[in-house]
Amino acid sequence: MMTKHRVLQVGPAPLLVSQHLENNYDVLRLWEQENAIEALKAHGQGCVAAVTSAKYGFRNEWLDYLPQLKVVSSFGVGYDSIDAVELKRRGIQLGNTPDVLNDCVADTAMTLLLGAARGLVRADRFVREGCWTTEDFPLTHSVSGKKAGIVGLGNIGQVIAKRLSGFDCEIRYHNRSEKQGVPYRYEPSLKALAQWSDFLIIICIGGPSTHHLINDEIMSALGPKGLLINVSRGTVIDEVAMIKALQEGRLGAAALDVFENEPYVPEALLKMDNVVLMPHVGSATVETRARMSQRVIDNLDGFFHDGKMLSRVV
Ligand code: 8YV
Repeated sequence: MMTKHRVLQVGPAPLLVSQHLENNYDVLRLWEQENAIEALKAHGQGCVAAVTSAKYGFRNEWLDYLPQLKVVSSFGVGYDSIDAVELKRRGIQLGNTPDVLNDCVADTAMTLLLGAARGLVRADRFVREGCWTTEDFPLTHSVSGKKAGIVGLGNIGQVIAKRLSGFDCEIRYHNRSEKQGVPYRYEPSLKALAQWSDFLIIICIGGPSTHHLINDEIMSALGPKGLLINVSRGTVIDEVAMIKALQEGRLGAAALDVFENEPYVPEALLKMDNVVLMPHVGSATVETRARMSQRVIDNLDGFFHDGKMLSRVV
């Protein structure tokens, strides 16, 4: 019998992934260890691969105890919690799960947009609390035909744009550079895009390059009637500035799936009626999570099969 390759599992994973690991690899479950560094000192030597996620990330300090590490397979498309540059420098491949979640995250963006614009959460509460029998629900705002600005017209951004086109929205986008071959107008100035937009949808990458990209100036430009939607990373928005802008009425509303310090959401946001909150569930459907799980497995197995991962970042 062939000896199983040792795999470092950083955090809990969906059943499909953890069962596959269990059945095919010699798994070191890092999150169950009392002391991660001591466990790595004792058992890290033989680890050729690691499995993690956007949520659990990967710490550079572990690398000193993983001299044989060749591959990291991560669950999720975003990898801002993993130092891809350092992995590359050490000749370690990194795999993620792009594309299989595009539709789902775009659906989440639309859920937040429609839900916030039409007051879904407030309306539901209104009916449940019996208010309908004594008063009329206040008017909300239309989505169809409005101006939508997309920050980050990547693969998910383009699916969101397709969805918005179905609502006859006018679409413009901001990226670091103009994208060739897309039918939407590029806006080189983020502030100008915010000024023009009724809704500003954030779906760019996280990490240092986009940290607090959405600052006080951008939110004021979006304005008192503007709706800010975030399905990327909490770090892209200056949360303190956003709370202030919402409180002062300089920003109309926000619909958020991600936060700066997850799973902790600032108390002030919990109290606001013009804010819709979701617990980072952009890709969290049974169908999408199954496809993401399969990609994590395929990336890992692909590496052991012929050295090639299906979706390789570095
Ligand atoms: C998941 C995500 O919540 O794909 C991403 O980048 O943020 C989400 O799909 C995440 O992967 C869970 O760790």
